[in-house]
Amino acid sequence: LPEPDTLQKPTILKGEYLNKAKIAEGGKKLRKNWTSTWVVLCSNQLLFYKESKQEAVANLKPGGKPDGVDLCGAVIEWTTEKSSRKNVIQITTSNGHEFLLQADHFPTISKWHDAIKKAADSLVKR
Ligand code: I3S
Repeated sequence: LPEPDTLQKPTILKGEYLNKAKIAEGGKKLRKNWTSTWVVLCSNQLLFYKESKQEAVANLKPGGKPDGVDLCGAVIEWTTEKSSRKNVIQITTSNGHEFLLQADHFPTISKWHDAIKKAADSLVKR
């Protein structure tokens, strides 16, 4: 169970590398292409960066603009059907974009599942 004092805080997760595949755009199926991406959760958005800020700095280049996913109205669920990989969550946005996120380490992806779901749920209730 979460600590009582974390219940009221906005769900902002620090960045972490996860495997990501975009499988649909605007309801249209895309060819799946798994890539490792640096994922950051803001209160209402999920951001995908090519690399962590530390690495961008180490490589002497700017971090680059992230791809953003609007979590308002998004549905987050575990899926065993969309991939043969283990520990896969699916995010379906209100405009019909579908993403899969995966990590081999179950606690890692489980933490992201809960945090993204909590963020999306909090946006719906407003
Ligand atoms: O859902 P799919 O099409 O079976 O996903 C697989 C493909 O993306 C495959 O690439 P090619 O379309 O170039 O064969 C990937 O190599 C596989 O990893 C994908 O399946 P998994 O089960 O890993 O998500």
